[in-house]
Amino acid sequence: MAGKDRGKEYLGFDFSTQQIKAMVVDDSLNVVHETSVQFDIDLPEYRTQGGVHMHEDKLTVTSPTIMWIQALDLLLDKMKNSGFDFSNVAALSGSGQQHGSVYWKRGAQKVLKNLQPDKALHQQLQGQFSVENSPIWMDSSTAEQCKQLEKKLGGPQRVANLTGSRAYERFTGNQIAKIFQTNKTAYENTERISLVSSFAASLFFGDYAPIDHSDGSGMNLMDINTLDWCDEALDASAPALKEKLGNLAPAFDKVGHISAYYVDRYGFPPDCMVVTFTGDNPGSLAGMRLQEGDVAISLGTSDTLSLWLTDPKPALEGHIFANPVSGDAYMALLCFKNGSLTRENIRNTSADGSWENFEKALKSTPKGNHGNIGIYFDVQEITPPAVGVHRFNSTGEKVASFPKEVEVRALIEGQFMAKRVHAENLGYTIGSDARILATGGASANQAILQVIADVFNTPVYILTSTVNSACLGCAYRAKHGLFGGSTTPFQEVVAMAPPYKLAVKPSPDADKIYTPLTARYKELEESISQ
Ligand code: 5FX
Repeated sequence: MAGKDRGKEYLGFDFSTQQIKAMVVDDSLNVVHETSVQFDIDLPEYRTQGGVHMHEDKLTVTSPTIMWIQALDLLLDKMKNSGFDFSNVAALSGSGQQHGSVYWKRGAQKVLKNLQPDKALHQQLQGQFSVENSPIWMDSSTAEQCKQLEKKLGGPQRVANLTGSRAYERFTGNQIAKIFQTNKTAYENTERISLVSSFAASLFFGDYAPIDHSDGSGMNLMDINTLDWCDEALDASAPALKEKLGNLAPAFDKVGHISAYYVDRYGFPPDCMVVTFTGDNPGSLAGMRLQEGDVAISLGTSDTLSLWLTDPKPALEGHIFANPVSGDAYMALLCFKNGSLTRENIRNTSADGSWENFEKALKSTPKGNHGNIGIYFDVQEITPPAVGVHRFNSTGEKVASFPKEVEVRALIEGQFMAKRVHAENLGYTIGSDARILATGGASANQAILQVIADVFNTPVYILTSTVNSACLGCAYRAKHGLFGGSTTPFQEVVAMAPPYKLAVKPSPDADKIYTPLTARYKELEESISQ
């Protein structure tokens, strides 16, 4: 169907570490188009690995800012060449890898406001950045600045209470402090500092777009209680920072109409609305259509857990972010480093390398594993800070090994009791209408899902279309923002999206077994944490 006949469409972008991606949904929220550009493959001249440059100190990790812009040129050209008709796009939004920062040079705003449609973006914006290589979330070179922030603000818990997280090396405020301390000239020459998300929004808007509250929560600079900049944190990080950061905005606010550049060059309608961009984890929350009481568990190389919270309790672990689809709520993000690689190790040592045998082992052992509990941190864990393999029998004594089937169950029960403990530490309580939404590789394993349902005493659902939930979430958010993000509930806008599939229900005796066992797990985990 051509032009006007197709009805309204919504475009979502994801500027992630290794690629940028675009996804288009129609008015009924069916995905009608997807395109991506891989930095390593499609732009080999930048010589990135996995989209990044790891520096010699192995702590500093950056990506060339201009590469992201050239990738956008390529992506839009690819869409145009495939015959995609931009004239139906009523609104667009997007997400970016969290914490990464972009440093626009003095005078860049003028260039951004005067983009010429006969030239590619990267030709016009070359040389417009005071720091040419953007620090990204994989950077861990700011230990010193983190110490300084926690000292100036009165300790890690106070930083968490104010900004939602204790000081983290990848968080933007500490990255900015490092740039100010090590490269004052570049800092002085900076007109605006954007996050990757607000930088991408600025490219479409043709002027500086605001940082949104959700991605802004990943900076150690925003007060998560007032959703405004935290003056104490700004002053502790770098001088005159507020004017370089600009205003904050809810992620569901409109930024404004798309720049004329895209109308002339690609055929977007002049009234195509740019809706505020956000971070990739908040974007995923939207893509999964998380609601109050829900827990999203993504099972990958690392496992992550996202929660919808109304009464968050910032802690020394995990992160509290403003909620990207509701002004009255928060979300929490927890990262667990020992995820699928640890499951594969135990599959290899205790189930002959076969998932089928792994499932059999789980099914042949009782819920609660006769009181045996295992903690398997092959590599240094983030949540909690601990490492090593620890096995305890039913009386709490340390033991050197378990029989193979007990080992398999101890691993899976341990991994999910840990998730419940740390979710509850951040203020989550399991409600009677709670749901767990599982995604990622291991969500195809029914026996693992049964353990999750039992540990949380909550039904587990799986999503059918979660190839890139952040990108999809931003296409949804584009529609939500266009129809008055603050007045229309997000859930109303996404009600017509394809439904979840109920995978497993908790067993009737689950709560009786796992509530006390999880309390025991918590004590044991505390006993081995650093
Ligand atoms: C979250 O805090 C992270 O650092 C990562 O998940 C990045 O957002 C990945 F893009």
